[in-house]
Amino acid sequence: EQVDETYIMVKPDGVQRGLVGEIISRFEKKGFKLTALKLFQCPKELAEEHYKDLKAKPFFPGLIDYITSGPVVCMAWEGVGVVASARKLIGSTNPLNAEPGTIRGDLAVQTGRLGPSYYPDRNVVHGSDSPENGKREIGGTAYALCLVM
Ligand code: YYY
Ligand code: MG
Repeated sequence: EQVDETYIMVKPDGVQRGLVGEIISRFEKKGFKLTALKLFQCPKELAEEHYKDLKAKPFFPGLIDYITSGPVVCMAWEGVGVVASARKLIGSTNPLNAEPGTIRGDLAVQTGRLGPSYYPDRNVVHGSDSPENGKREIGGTAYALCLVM
C-alpha cells in the first residue's frame, strides 16, 4: 500500500466559524498523520496558482476573493490512501449534496449562486484531488511560507 500526502486547508469560513479543531480532529481520529500545519493569509497570486485549473470558471474571481478573505489553516496529512480517503471525509463540493457524516455534510450549508452577485461554495475545507496535486499544493504552500518558518 502506498503512503500518500494530501493538502488539507481549512478555508476562511471554517476558521471564522471556529471549526479548525473539529476538522483536525476528524483526520486525527481516522488515523492519519499530521506532518505540517500553519495559519496563513493566502496572497492573491498563490490562491490563483492553487486554483489555476478553474481559471475559466464563472466563479473563479469570487473563489479567489473568498480564499483570500481571511486566514486559512494549511495542513499536510500523510497515510495510506490519504488523498482519496480525505475526499470521502470531506464530502461533495456542494455542501447541499454532501452526505451527513462528512465534514461538508455536517458543517456547511451555503452554496454558490449564478447571477450578478455570483459567489462560490463556502464549503469550509479543501482537500487535494490526486497525489500529484497533493505534492504540488503542499510544495506551493511550503514555498510561500518558508519566509516565516
Ligand atoms: O475539490 P473541491 O473543492 O470539492 O471542488 P473543485 O471542483 O476543485 O472546486 C474548487 C472550489 O471552487 C470548491 O471547493 C468551491 C468552488 N466551486 C464553486 O463555487 N462552484 C462550483 N460549481 C464548483 C466549485
Ligand atoms: Mg478541487
